[in-house]
Amino acid sequence: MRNIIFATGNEGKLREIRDIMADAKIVSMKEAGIEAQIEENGSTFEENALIKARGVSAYTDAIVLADDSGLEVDYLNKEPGVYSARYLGEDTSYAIKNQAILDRMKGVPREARSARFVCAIAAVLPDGREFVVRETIEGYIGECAAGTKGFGYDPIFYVEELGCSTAELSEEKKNEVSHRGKALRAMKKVLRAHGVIV
Ligand code: ITT
Repeated sequence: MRNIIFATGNEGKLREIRDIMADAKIVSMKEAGIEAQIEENGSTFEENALIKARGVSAYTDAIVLADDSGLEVDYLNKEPGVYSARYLGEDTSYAIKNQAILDRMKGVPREARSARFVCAIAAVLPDGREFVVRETIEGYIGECAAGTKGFGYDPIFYVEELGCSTAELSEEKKNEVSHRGKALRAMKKVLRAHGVIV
């Protein structure tokens, strides 16, 4: 299979992506020597994923994939949403971001704590073709943080059927059920259907 450049600077995403796409050679932007600063100014996950993939595609003739993802909390009008990485500032730790969300949800009953992770994956091919898929995982914001695996908002995002936060899941289990796992598998299907990968 040809090299695929994954347009992300997020190591947590990259780890999961490599595991899910184990049959492909995934090259990070860093490894490809691409230092693009791309402004994510879209208003949807799909738009931002495409903006990132197009931005990096301009530097290479390899297939480029990009992930735009985030947490939507229904009680907070779907915040932080597309601003998940920028919520309270890009350099603010996730311990602080997660605690801020827990504080805003204090006293909110379980039935009003619904939330989801969303992941859009975009592909931009050297011949100009573009594809986008979007997947979610439904869950809720717990009363407190739990778990040390995963990254970002994982410690406060709980999945009812699994009885734990996504930071308590093994990488393998998270990839099986997550927004990113589902979106990457959907993208693989699309690329196969179009003869881009075998
Ligand atoms: P790139 O744009 O370089 O890929 P980023 O971290 O800026 O990296 P996004 O703009 O897509 O990525 O922001 C997504 C944020 O949403 C991410 O930083 C996490 O805070 C959160 N997020 C996405 N997927 C997640 C997951 O599986 N578990 C926990 N948090 C997640």
